[in-house]
Amino acid sequence: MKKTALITGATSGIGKATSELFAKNGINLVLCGRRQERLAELKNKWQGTVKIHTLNFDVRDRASVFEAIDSIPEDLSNIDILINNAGNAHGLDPIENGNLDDWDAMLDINVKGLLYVSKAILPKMIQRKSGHIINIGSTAGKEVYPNGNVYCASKHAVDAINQGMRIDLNQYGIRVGAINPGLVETEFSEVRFKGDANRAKNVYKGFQPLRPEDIADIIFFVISRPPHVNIADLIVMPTAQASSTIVRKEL
Ligand code: NDP
Ligand code: 8X3
Repeated sequence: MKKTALITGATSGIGKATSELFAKNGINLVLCGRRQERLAELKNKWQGTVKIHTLNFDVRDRASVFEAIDSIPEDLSNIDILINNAGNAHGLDPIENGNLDDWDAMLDINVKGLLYVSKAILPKMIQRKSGHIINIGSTAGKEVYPNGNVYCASKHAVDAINQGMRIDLNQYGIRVGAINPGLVETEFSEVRFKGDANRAKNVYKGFQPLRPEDIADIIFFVISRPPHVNIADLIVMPTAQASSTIVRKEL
């Protein structure tokens, strides 16, 4: 039987690339995001290939998360694969200059949003004693870099939640693992720099960053392992990157 995946943050970057790769591989989809027009485009493109349903909600809004997930049509309501991907950085400032709204956004979206979505999906996975959860962390969840403070804290929290989920859900046979990318060229830096496209472009200048499709390939590899194999925690960087602060630029 065909599997069904729910992907948060499907409207852009890693989530969009993963949605399209899953569709190409016959995985039915529940795609989530706030930008309805992008969800509609994805639905139009792939609805002849797989079953697809879209959910338009903000992961920060606890009631909307549960309402949206409750509203999934019966034939897609057994989620086999959850990709907890929605998230972003907001700002890149020393801690003493940090913007409180940016801090709230990162903790509310990257940490609490991931928890709300997981909480809404888990009962059926537990009932069926099967499921696979992939948490998209970051190298920022493995090390802290200058001015990364709260974003790094949010991704360190994802690292801890990933470990906690794996421990607690072990008794139900649910697979849990994280993928922690380094620099991937998406809309991430545009969001971080509040729409400043030039500043965002500069982040990826002079070297070959990862493409969202590179991460989608890895996610597909992880979810297509046989049932006894769980890739628990994976770090992937561009070849030019050695750590958050060491990037060889020569292009
Ligand atoms: P993008 O900005 O391209 O995509 C972010 C996605 O998250 C969008 O689909 C956006 O959808 C969704 N999203 C953001 N805020 C919310 C919200 N409040 N409610 C619902 N959905 C939301 O960035 P990436 O693809 O790069 O980011 C995906 C994940 O990868 C994030 O968790 C990020 O932290 C992580 N990551 C990214 C790296 C990078 O270098 N790019 C490296 C390591 C990790 P919409 O706006 O439509 O709601
Ligand atoms: C995204 C990678 O280095 O910009 O999580 O924090 S980084």
